[in-house]
Amino acid sequence: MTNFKRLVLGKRFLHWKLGAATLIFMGFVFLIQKEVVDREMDDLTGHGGSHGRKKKMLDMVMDAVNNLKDSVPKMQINAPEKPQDPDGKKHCLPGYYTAAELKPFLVRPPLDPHAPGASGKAFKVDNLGPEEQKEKEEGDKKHCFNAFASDRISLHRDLGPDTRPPECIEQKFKRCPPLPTTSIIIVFHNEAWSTLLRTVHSVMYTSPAILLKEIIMVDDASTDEYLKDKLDEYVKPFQIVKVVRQKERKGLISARLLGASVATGDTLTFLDAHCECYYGWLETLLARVAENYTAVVSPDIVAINLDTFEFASPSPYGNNRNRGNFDWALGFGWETVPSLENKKRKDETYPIKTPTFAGGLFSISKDYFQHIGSYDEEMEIWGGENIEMSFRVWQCGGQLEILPCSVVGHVFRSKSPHTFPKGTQVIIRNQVRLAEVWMDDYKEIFYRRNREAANIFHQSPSTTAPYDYPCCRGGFLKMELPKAYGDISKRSSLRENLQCKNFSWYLENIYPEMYVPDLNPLIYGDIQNVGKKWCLDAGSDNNHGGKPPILYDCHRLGGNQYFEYTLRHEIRHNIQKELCLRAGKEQVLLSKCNYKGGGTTVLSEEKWELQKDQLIFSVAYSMCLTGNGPNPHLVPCNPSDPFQQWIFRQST
Ligand SMILES: [Mn+2]
Repeated sequence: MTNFKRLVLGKRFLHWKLGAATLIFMGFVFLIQKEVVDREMDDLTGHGGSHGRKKKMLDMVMDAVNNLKDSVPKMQINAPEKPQDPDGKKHCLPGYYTAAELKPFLVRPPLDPHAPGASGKAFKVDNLGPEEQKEKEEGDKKHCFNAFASDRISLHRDLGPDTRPPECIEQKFKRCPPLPTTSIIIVFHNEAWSTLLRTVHSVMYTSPAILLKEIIMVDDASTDEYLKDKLDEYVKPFQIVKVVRQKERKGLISARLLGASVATGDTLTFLDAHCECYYGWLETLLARVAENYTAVVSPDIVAINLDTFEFASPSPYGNNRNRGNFDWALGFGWETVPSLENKKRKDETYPIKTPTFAGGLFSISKDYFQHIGSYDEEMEIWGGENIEMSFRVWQCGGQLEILPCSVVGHVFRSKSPHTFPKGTQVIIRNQVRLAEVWMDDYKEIFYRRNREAANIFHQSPSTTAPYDYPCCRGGFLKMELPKAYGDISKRSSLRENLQCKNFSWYLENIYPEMYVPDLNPLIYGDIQNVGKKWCLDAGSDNNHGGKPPILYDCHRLGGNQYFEYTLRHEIRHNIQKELCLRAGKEQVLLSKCNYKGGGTTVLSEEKWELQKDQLIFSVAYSMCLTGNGPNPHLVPCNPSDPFQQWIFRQST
C-alpha cells in the first residue's frame, strides 16, 4: 500500500479528511450554481449563445447535484417562490375599498325636492274627487296598501340624508377577502307597478356596481297585463335585470328556488317586491358573508308606511334593536334584543344574533344556500318557511344575524292581498313539516296548541303500519300511503347528513330566553263550568296579560280556550304569551306568569289545586273559583254549588 493510499483510506486523521472532502464538494456546488446563474442571466438578456450539448450535460449534473444538495447545509438564499393559485382565487389588495370603488350601479337623476313623497317623506292624499277616490279604493283593495299614493311618488325618489349611527356611516370594508358579488332575487305576484319598479330602481341606485351581478325578477304567475310584455320592455335597457316567470302559481318558496337556480353571483340577496334600500345596505350585508361563509344576514327592516309611503329613517342612536322570535304556535314575532346580548356588541356595526328571521329580506352565500338545504321544496305557497330555515341554519352550524347598519324599507301590510290557491291550510301543513323534521319531542307542544296541525299529522294514514302491495310476480312491495303533510324523508336525511344538532340544543344555546312549557302537562284542553255550561276563555286576542278571563260558549278549538294545568300547578293560557290564572281578593286575572324558569318561582296566587269534587281551589286564598257572575272570581268553597264545579277536558 502506498503512502498516498494509506493517507486517503487509512483511519488516521479521519475527521480532517472528512472536512477536506466537504470543502471540496461545496466548492464544486458553488461553481455549478454560478454557471447556472450566468446561463439564466444570458437567457433573460437574450444573449443565449449556443449551449447545445453543454446545456444538456449541465442539466444532468444539476439534477445529481440537486439530489445531493439537500443533504448539506443551505449556503444560499433562493428567490422566493411565487404563490400558486390553482383554484383561480381572486387576489386582493390590502386596505379598504374607496368610495369610488363602491360607487352605485346607477346615479339617481336630479329630483324635485317638492315632489310627492320626495326624500322618503309622507305623501298625504286628501280632498280627492270622486274619480280619484274610486282609484284609491281600488288600489287599497287590490294591494292592501295605498297604491294611489305610491303611483304618484317618483320611482327614483331618494330617502333623505343618511341618518344611521356614525359608526355605520364611517364603516369601511376590507378589500381582502374581496366582497362577494350578489344576485338580487325579487319575487312578485300581481304587485303594483310603482312599488315593484321602485324596488328595482332603488337597488340600482344604492348597490355598488362591482357587487351587483344581476337583478332577477321572478314572476309567480301574475295575471295583471302590465306585468307581462310591458314589464319586459321596461327593464330591457337595464341589462342586469332579468325577468323569469313561473307559469303556474306555486308560491314564494318555489319562485325563490327558481330565481336561485338561474343566479350567477357569489351570493343571493332576497328582497320583497315593495322595498326601498338605504345607504350602504348591500356592502354591509356582503361584508359579513365575506367574513363568515355560514352567516345568513338580514338588514334592519324599517317601515314604509302603507298609507303615506313615509320612510321611517333610522335613528343615529341605534336604539330599539329588535330580533326575531317564535311562539309555540310557530308564529313569527319581534322582540327587543336582551340587554345582556346587546352588551356583547361594541357598537352598531356588530351583528345581532337572532333566534329566527322574518325571511323576506336576506343575503346568503350561494354555495352555503345549497349546502344547508335551500328550502323545503315540498312546502307550499308561503308560510312557515322562515321558521324552518331559522331552526335549520342554527341547528346545522350556521348563524342567523341582523346587521343594523344595513337598512331596507319595506311596506308592512296588515294582511296579504293574495289568495292561497289551496286555502290557508297550506301554512299549517308547512308547519307540520318543519315540526316533524326539526323539533323532536318539542313538536308536541306545538300540536297541543294547534289542533288542526295535530289533525293533519294524525290523519296521515301512514302513521298506521305500511301495507303490502301485491306486485312483481306474486311478490309484495311494502307501501306507505301518502301522508297528508307529504314526504319528509329528504329533509330528515338532510338533517342527518349535515349532522345537525337537536332542538333542545337550539333552545338552550340560541334561545335560552324562550320559556319551554311542560313537555307533558298534567292536563291540557278547555275548562268548562258545570253550572253555566260555558268555558273559561282568555277573551279577545289582545289580552296580553292583566285582564280578567271571561266565560264563553265552548268551541273546542283550543285558541282562547286553551289551558294547561302545569307540573307546578299553574293554570296557564299559553299560546302566544305565557299567561297564568292569578287569584285576587277582588278579581281573578290572567297575568304574565311569575314563573319563567331559571331561578324564578311560582307565586302562591298562581297555584291552584284541582280537587276531586271538581273544585278549583286557590292555594293563596283557600277559596274556590266560581263561574257565577260576569267574570270568574273567588268565593268560599261549596262542593255542592254547580258554579264552583269545573271540568278540565283533555283535548284529544
Ligand atoms: Mn312584503
